[in-house]
Amino acid sequence: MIRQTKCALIVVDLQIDFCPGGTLGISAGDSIIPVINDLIDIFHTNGLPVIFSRDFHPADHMSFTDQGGIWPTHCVKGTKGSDFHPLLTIPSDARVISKATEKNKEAYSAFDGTELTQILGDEKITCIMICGLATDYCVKATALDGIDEGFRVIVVKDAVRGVEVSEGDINKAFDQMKNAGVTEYSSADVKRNLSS
Ligand code: VGL
Ligand code: ZN
Repeated sequence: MIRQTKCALIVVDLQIDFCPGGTLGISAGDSIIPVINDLIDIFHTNGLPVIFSRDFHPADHMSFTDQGGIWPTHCVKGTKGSDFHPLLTIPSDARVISKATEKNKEAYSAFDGTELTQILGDEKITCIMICGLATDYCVKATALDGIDEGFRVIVVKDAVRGVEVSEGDINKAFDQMKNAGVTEYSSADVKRNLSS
């Protein structure tokens, strides 16, 4: 029997507040957008699902400094900063997943408290390719949960950027993902894989 691999692309939190100029702007966070737009195009052309997660907080979310949390106010539902970056190409049939929508709960992973597992199951997805922001928070948490949920997980290393609150956090995140069984691909590897 030939086992079929079917991949979905998960674009994590490519929102205005996480890009330079945003309230939690990640250095060069917007520089990965052309790479991601290419990936979106390839998946779309191949009829494979593209899923966009977004950090979508209430104005008084517990992660914000004024609530005793560690982050500046960011990605508040209904504000411009929570919008996807305008240069990101979002297909009309794309799925959008909102996370960390509850005041008293942090949720870095796109699986946490969302319908993501169900969407992937409905589409018979066995493999997820992850790109977006931030390597050391939501990308990492999503990748690790993906492994726990039984998916083959690939992180696209030239299509992610990290916050790096402390020096070395990004490298640590890559190590942690690798140790958990996450595979690293370049966007060129993805293209080679999906066009063969
Ligand atoms: C994220 C910090 C706070 C992320 C979300 O999307 O990686 N990071 N909230
Ligand atoms: Zn957040």
